[in-house]
Amino acid sequence: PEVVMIGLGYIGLPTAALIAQNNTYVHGVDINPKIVDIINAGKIHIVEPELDTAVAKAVKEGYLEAATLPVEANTYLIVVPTPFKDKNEPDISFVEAATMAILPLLKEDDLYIIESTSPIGTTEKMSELIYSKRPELEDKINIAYCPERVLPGNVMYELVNNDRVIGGINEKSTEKAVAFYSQFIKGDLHKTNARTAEMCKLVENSSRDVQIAFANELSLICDKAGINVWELIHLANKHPRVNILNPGCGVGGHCIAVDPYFIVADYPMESKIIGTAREINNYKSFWCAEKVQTAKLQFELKYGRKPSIALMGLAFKPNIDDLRESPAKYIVQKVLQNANNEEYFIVEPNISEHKVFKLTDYKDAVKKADIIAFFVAHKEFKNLEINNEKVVLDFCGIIK
Ligand code: SAJ
Repeated sequence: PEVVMIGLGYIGLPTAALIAQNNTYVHGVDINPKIVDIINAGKIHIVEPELDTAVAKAVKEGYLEAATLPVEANTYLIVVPTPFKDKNEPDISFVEAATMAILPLLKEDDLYIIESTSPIGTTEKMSELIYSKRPELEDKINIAYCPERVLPGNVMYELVNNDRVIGGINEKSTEKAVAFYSQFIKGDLHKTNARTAEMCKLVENSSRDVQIAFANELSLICDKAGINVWELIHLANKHPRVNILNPGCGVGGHCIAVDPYFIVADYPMESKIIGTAREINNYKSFWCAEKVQTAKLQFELKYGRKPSIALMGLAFKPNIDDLRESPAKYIVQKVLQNANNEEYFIVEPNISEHKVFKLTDYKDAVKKADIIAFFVAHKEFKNLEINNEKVVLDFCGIIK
């Protein structure tokens, strides 16, 4: 193979399929043998539009194969997770393990690229690791960082069309990496150094987190002030230089709710806004759970009976089936912890079953419940007929 791709997850597999589409031989590596078997059968283990056909074709034509161990190639891409150790400490041990796995295979002129979201300095650290074990390769191989920036649900389009930021540990490495990506990517390829490219990825997601925190803060203020925050934002955004995002039930997913901590962990004294934004967005989920609790008690006081409650949405954002780091799921768990013999209808139209929650059809739930709490603005929830007597808690701006 020409390319070894380490990590066949949400980013690695689509990228491998894209490279293979270009008639380049890709050897994909994953530590999970089940994933390897699924891919070698021409199937996929994640939900992503158009990925199934791309993988099926690449495997059938022999351009993509998967295995649990790497083989010799010219280009090595590291696309493994970088989770947290304890609470907010980034863990680069998977990047390290992937680097160690390919270390014996590296030869002069090879290209080694990290795509995984990484704390600042990781690429330099990995180059030091490589050179300490293989000193003869010092300055003889090319090492670069190039973060992905695709949006789940639109990965196959964005992989090709988004601009990319590419930062080598030296100019030759940057040039080599640019030449590599230019074979598959239509977006512009912007050159920089490795540290800036690492920071750029963290900053993109932190910027979005901070902007959502601003919207969420407004929603808390407006709730106290008796102002409709959605109308307020709509009007403020009529200003030519104002563009406020949408408040919601918190920020989830494995990127925006995570990456800012990579900056805060290393620069705690300097990253005040970034850290506070995380706190506000986390607090917003807690606040939503409290609001449901209050509505429940008020209903009981008013009607002298326990309400039935519809909890609408579990996914981390609209119209997807991904529940990872989902604020809606957190709120539902919190609400259920406070349950006191009320009847609950838990709704998530994008999944058919859940191992913990018993799911209810969204129309049934809306019909039967006394209190309806909307956490995620799924398309199914738009334009629902809701009886005037029901208590509606709209945390995602779905009710017009
Ligand atoms: N959200 C709001 N209000 C908004 C927008 C989003 O509350 O106005 C919430 C969503 O409901 C969700 C969270 O924020 O819980 C994140 O959703 P998202 O759609 O903003 O982003 P992700 O996590 O799906 O993907 C992001 C993207 N980054 C940016 O837009 C800067 C994507 O381009 C990255 O590639 C991806 O993170 C990643 O992998 O890092």
